Formats: sequence, C-alpha cells, structure tokens
Amino acid sequence: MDLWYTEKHSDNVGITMKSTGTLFSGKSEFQQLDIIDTLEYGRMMLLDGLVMVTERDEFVYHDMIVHPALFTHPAPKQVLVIGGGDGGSIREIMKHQNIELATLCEIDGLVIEKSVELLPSMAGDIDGSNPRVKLHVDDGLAYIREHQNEFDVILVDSTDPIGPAVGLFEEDFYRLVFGALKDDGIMVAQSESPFYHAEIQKSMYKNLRAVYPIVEMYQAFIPTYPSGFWSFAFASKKYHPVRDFDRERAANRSFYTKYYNEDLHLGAFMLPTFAKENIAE
Ligand code: AG3
Repeated sequence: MDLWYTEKHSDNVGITMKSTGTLFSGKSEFQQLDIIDTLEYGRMMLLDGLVMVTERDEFVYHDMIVHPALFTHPAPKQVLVIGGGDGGSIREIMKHQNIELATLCEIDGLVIEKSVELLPSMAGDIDGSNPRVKLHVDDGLAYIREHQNEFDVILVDSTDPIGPAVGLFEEDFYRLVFGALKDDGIMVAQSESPFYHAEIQKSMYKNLRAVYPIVEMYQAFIPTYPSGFWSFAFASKKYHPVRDFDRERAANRSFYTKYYNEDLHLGAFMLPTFAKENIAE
C-alpha cells in the first residue's frame, strides 16, 4: 500500500510526499498535531495539516530565523522565542556562546512534549536539561505583557496566520514585542511566502512599520514550504541588518552552519522585484 501526504498550497497546487507511517497523531487544546515519517524528508511535523518542519530541510529555516539577528546585534545575551515548540530555533541560539539565557514561550505544551520524544535532532535543548534554556507553556502575548524591556532579540517562530497564531501578525502584538525589547533590540518573525502570500505580507509589514524604525524583509529557500521561496521580517530599534553587520564576526563564528554564512547574510536581504512590491510603503 502507498501512503502519500499532501499539503495544499493553493486551491490547485500542493506538495505531496510519500510516507511510511504516522508516529503521532492527536489533538491538543489548540490544534491538530501530526508527526509522520516520509521517505524523502525524514520525520515531518504538521500543525492543522500544514508542514512545520522536516528533518531534512529544517536547517534552512532555523539558521535563518536565528543567525541574521544574532550576528547583527553586537552583544545579544537574552533571547526570547515565541512559538518554536519544536526546539530548532533554540538549538541554533545555543550555538552562540554569548547568549546567557534563551526563553521559549510556546502556547502548546503537546508540541514541546512530542518534539522531545520524536524529533530529538531539533528538540535536544528543550527537554529541561539545558540550564541556559527556560521553558514557558503560555500564550506569547500574555508572556510579553509581563516581561517588558527584557530582551535583546525576540524571534517569532510561528505558524501561518490562522488558528492560534493570528494575533502574532497584528500591530498590537508588534507594539508589545517592541516594549519587551531593550532600547537596541531586534525582532525577527517568519513572514510567509512572497510568491503566495502577498496580502498577508502587505498587512504584516505595514503593521511592523507602524512600530519599528527599521523594517526589512529577507529570504530563504525552504523546499517544503509553499513555493519554496520563504521570508522573514527583520524589525529593529537601532541596528540595520546590512549597514551595521560585522562581517568579520560572522565569518569567524565558532560553529558550523549548513545554510547561513557571512555572504548569504547580505545576499538574503536583496529581493526580487515582486517581493519588494509586496511590502512597498
Ligand atoms: N513555522 C512554520 C512556517 C509556516 C509554514 N507554512 C505552511 N507550511 N503552510 C515553522 C516552525 C519551525 N520552528
């Protein structure tokens, strides 16, 4: 018997992968969670039927949500991740020895629990054993309201703006994040596909610009996400990701990164015309 999983990217297009079976399937208070095995991409986590991570290509997303901000900020020490219950972002943050504490605030405890159990290559730092990692199972909005002026970098590692993540694309939320950052803080949020999600990007970047003096989009190639062409929003109080980038510091990093490097840091901020148009002021 052949088993295939399809995530639809539009009414008429999708990505389909051959699967060897389901490792977990269940419903939490917030969403449907499935972890399945695929032949081409290894284990894959789905939330409400949408691909969140696969073992084979998660390095792209996690390198790119973490390293551009941590190599732009000159001395980041306190980092908060909102969402990111698979642990991939925390794993990359931990490679930076200057980080004193990374806090994970994930709304859905089941995502953390099942990632620790079934996605060990991502979740190794969120099993409670790492003293530089603090875990909170809580709504990101509620958490940052109580933690103002505390973080150097905040990463919004969310799903698409449907279900529990809707509020994470709104101006009120970006204002709260602004307040939770120190005076020279940086926020990065995954910002969907320039190819398929022009409307989402339009409102998201408008909302960000209402709050932050510096807002830039950068791109990454993520094969299992809609169109494979994905993006991140870089919103900052003081540091510009290209003009204030210390190339030497990034080049001399003490750890391996399979996607990120000092050339790509700059290249990722160069956008095709249609993507620029999505976020034009
Ligand atoms: N964040 C998911 C990005 C959205 C993917 N969208 C989709 N497949 N339609 C991933 C979290 C990884 N830590």
